Amino acid sequence: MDQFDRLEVKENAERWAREARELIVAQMKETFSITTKAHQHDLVTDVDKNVEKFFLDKISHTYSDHRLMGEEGSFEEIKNLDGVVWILDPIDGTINFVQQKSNFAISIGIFQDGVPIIGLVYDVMRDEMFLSLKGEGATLNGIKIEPIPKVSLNESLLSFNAGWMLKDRKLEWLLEESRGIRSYGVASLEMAYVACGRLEAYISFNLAPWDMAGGYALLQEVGGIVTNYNGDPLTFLEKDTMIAANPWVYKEITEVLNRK
Ligand code: 2AM
Ligand code: CA
Ligand code: CA
Ligand code: CA
Repeated sequence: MDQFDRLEVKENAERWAREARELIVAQMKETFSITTKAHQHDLVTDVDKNVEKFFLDKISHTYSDHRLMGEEGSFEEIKNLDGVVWILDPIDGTINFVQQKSNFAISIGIFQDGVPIIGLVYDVMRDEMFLSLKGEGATLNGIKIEPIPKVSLNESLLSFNAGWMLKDRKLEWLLEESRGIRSYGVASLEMAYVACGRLEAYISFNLAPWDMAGGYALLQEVGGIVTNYNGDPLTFLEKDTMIAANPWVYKEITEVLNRK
């Protein structure tokens, strides 16, 4: 595999995400169609599809040897992470997009032979750009994000939704032992919040590679820990559970969850 120009790819990813923002904001002012996917918790709109198509065109035109694994259709052929793969969620937090017109993100993780090289999570309405480059650290709107500091569980804010509490009632213990629980409904951004210290951990029981890839790359650069709920590494080829956390808080969380 040839080396690719990581800096150039990162700059293009950022530029295209900002261009996609214009597309999204313009389409938000018009009526767009909303369709349910598997169930009423999973929506897709024309805007999700248009943003993915926008990236597919840009990537295939500029980097013909890169592959795209996108939520809205361009994922079928990706069975391995050989070479350079862009893992894209064109709109992460579609329910927020539809119902709140805010609190959604564009998420991109660019992997080379399975290794996360570039991470991008863009909060479109707040115009907050989280970016990372392997070995070079992570930034929020161009300002360096410091390595994750030591924090204890009793001063931590955690994020997971009520549905997951029903899947594992031990999560109730975290409610008592942390400072509080939040639930934002946009996985990539919640991982970015762990990276910059707005949250200490984010837990989910059902995420796809495109929900996790951008935030995962960011967290690698600031010392965050990301595993599935069993503590195993993620493969980025299939759906999985996830704990993304401050490393000290991760340890305390697993101690609580392993209690009898
Ligand atoms: P999405 O908005 O791109 O579908 C919501 O809790 C978070 O989980 C969002 O990041 C959402 O991504 C993601 N998610 C993954 N699978 C989902 C599903 N089946 N239904 C709803 N949200 C899902
Ligand atoms: Ca979805
Ligand atoms: Ca998503
Ligand atoms: Ca999505």
